[in-house]
Amino acid sequence: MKIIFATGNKGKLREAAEILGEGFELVTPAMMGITEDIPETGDTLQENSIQKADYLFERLGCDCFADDTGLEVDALGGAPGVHSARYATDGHDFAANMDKLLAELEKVGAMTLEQRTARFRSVITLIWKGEKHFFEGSFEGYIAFEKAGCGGFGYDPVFIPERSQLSEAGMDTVCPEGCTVAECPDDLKNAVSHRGKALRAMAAWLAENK
Ligand code: ITT
Repeated sequence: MKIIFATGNKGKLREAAEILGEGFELVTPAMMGITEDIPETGDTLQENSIQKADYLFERLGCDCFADDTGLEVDALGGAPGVHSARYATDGHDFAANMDKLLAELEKVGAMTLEQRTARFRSVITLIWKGEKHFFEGSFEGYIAFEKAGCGGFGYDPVFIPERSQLSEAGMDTVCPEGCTVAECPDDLKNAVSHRGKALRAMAAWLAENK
């Protein structure tokens, strides 16, 4: 199935292609000649996810989906949340975002792992035959004390998965205790992540309804 994925984020595109597998051919806005940044000015993940999908549907008029993801850190009242991409700067500077996050957690005195609980949350908006459908996923964990690993993208070098999700997926031996997502193989993240859950829910819906 050929479908447009409203993203400019190469890490997301790679993960989505791996998660959805060979049955899907993902087309990006750039491949369709849309090279400007798609606006995301909403106050919630769902609003942004709708905004990105609508933007493409209005221009191309075909089935598409968008993913908006945020990292919610409990000790910071849910920040960076919907502002995850531009937490430290106006651009998508992953290293600066992580440095700011680590500094903010130090400022509030969150110096044990138990005080550093966090989760990624993804909201997918699928526009299918002109109708909107929503799929969500979350991934529980902790913010590490320093960056480690070079896999994944974004905040992965500071995100340590919570263990029970790994054991449920039979993945606990693949990720040694205390390792960040960026230190683990991609298939571990895809099996248990926010995006993995949301995209598999979308694929299951499409299998039933297309
Ligand atoms: P698009 O809107 O073009 O899809 P984006 O990078 O703007 O890409 P989001 O607004 O959804 O995507 O993401 C907000 C931030 O959270 C951004 O800095 C991402 O890199 C980061 N992020 C998203 N998913 C992530 C993941 O699975 N692991 C680590 N960081 C992630």
